[in-house]
Amino acid sequence: MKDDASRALFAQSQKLIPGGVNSPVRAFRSVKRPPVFIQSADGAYMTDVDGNRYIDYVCSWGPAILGHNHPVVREAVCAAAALSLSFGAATEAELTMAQLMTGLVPALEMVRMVNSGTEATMSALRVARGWTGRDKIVKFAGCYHGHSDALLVKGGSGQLSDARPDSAGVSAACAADTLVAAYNDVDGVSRLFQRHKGKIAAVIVEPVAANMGVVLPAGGFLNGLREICTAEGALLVFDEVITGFRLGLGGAQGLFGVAPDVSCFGKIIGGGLPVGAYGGRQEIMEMVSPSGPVYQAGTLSGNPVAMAAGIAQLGFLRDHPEVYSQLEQSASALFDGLADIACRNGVPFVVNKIGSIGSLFWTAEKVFDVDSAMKADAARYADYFNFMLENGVYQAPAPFEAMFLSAAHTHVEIDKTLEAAERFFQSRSAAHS
Ligand code: HOZ
Repeated sequence: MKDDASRALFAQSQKLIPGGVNSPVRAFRSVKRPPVFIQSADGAYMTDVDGNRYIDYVCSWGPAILGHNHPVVREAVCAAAALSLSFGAATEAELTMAQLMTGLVPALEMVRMVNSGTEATMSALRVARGWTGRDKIVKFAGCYHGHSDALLVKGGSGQLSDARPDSAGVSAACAADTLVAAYNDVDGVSRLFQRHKGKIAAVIVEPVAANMGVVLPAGGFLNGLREICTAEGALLVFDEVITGFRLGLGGAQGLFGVAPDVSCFGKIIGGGLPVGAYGGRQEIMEMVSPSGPVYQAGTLSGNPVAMAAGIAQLGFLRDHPEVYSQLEQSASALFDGLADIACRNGVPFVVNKIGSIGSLFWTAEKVFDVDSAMKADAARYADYFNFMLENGVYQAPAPFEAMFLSAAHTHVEIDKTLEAAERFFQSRSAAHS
């Protein structure tokens, strides 16, 4: 595979950008090769600066649910851009977005737009603290909620591939109010509430974890959290930045039938532009300034071009709900196919999947939390990643991330991917026999 142009850009970038990238996982460190630099993308494909074309299973880490460069989204962006790019003032588009989101997610009575998932989760927790008058929060090891100080404790995503689950630069004071439980362990959460009686403001959780690889909530986990939070007067915060509008129009909360007090969104609602949002019951959201005492603001919040992209994408999904069953069929064909190939080649392999996301773990044991995820063989993932990249398939360049499908992935792309995977597993099992 030719990659001279990517290598040259990376060499220059490393001199001016930390690690040569603007988000750690993009540096490809855990797959032990320099990153490819992307030039363009269309449908299910991305093309790099050396002209290599890949079937893309990252989909911008989730936003591109309809496929890259979808005409409905692109045309909405161009039309909004023609009216100018930012006003720093109220617009009708923000109201339309709020109507769309609250109309689709029952637990969302009011919503505030921000610029990223990080801002959404950080602000949601501030609201929870303001509402309850309490300081402590509970998060789960291996869940990633963006990079605000209090949430960079036992995090997932790039923190796991760096093998540094806690970040330097977070003061002890900021981390002191963050309590950590094991994912899928309701009893552990109960114990924290007993130990810190009347002090916990919120439990924040990815209702389907997707930053330690994809890890599904065990039966009773989300309901258990709901019951504990209600009984203890704490808020349940769902981080649906990845799952929102991906697992269905009602997100994970719709799928599992558990209503959080506050929900956080991002990715899909921006249609590929930088957008986040948090919202919930009206009485809680009325805490937010200028209605209430919890301050949160932003020059680019509700940006008209970003709203146009999000409204176009969400509107399309609302009007074409059949997209979700199509996505699920494609994802089943892909993930079941991969599991079958690994099994036939005698490779210990776990596939966790739900809707149109999934992850591959080179381990024989069930993956249900971060400790079981970390037992997976990262070196074998790196080997697989490199083989697939060289064969035209782009996947998450780190082992503990999700794979994403889009509506543009058809059986043509899935079949090509499975053919490449078959060659990989056969070559490796031949090498080992
Ligand atoms: N935090 C993202 C993965 N869960 C990566 C974001 C990016 O590199 O764009």
